[in-house]
Amino acid sequence: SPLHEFLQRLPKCEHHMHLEGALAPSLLFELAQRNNIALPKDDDAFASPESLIARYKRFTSLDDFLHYYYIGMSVLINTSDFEALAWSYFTHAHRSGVVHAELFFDPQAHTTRGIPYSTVLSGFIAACNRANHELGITTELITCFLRHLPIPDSLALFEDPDVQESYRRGDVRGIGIDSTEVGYQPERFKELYDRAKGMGLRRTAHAGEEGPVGYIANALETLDVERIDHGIQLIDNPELMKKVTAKGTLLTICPLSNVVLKCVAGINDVPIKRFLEGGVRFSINSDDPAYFGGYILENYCKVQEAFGLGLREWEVICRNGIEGSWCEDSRKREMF
Ligand code: ES4
Ligand code: ZN
Repeated sequence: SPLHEFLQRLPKCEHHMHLEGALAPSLLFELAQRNNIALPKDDDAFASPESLIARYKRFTSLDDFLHYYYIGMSVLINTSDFEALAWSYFTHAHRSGVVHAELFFDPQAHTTRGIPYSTVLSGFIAACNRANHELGITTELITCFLRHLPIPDSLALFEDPDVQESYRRGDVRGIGIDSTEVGYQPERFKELYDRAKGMGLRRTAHAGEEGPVGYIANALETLDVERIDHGIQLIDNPELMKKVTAKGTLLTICPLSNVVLKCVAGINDVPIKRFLEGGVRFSINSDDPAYFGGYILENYCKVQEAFGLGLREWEVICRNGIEGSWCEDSRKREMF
């Protein structure tokens, strides 16, 4: 594409990227061998990295993907594994033209396997520091809580002294919720979000990905979130869309993810044009790049192919991305 170079050079902020979702099949198999982790023998997809990649092209839903996502991350054991994973993301992000990255991780997906929070966090922090020094990428970390687990588990993890210390030190900037959506309403996490707000933490929530637009309204009202992750179902409620526009809430959209997980019929059904026309703020993100066939630049390129946006529209998207970031204002000014 002739605009490929232009899109690569845009100062991109990534707001919706699950570090565990950057685990490429090659690294997955390497770590499984090194850490002596048995992969499922009753699923041919795990025969080789190639067969796993082939299986990733046939996801049928969010839950079908999550099944592979949780098995995949079971190979992550040591601090060095988490560091290698995050570093692999940063090398790709740098090539994509990312200047600032706010990254999700799922502590409960590791602590429930007996991996301490401190092991996970120290590996990620080491990679973030290296990305800052060697690539000039600034970073923030966001702990996501798993919707399919009981609420008391989320509250217990949030109050864990190591987790609390990471918030107080500023190693982790905010919280989110992710994993299975339908049947797990955002309002169930009100207590968690109230506590987070009380501590001055930033707040976002996955909503309106597979689930109905009501979940978006629910997250905005009961959780007082500053961003909505995905939020594509917002087009089903023009009233709420006006509210979101007036508030300036940023949606973190993941076009490739929506296509691969069948949340939309095709890239043309991601409501990019309607959000631009309606004045809804959004950023474009990669979600789980190792699973969905592309990093952030591939998402920008797919959007350009489908919608043929102009210079001014890309400028609006990148400006909103910078403004909607959770970094210092001084850093924002550098990025403009
Ligand atoms: C996720 Cl695409 C998506 N949706 C919800 N939860 C997730 N966790 C990782 N990727
Ligand atoms: Zn996500």
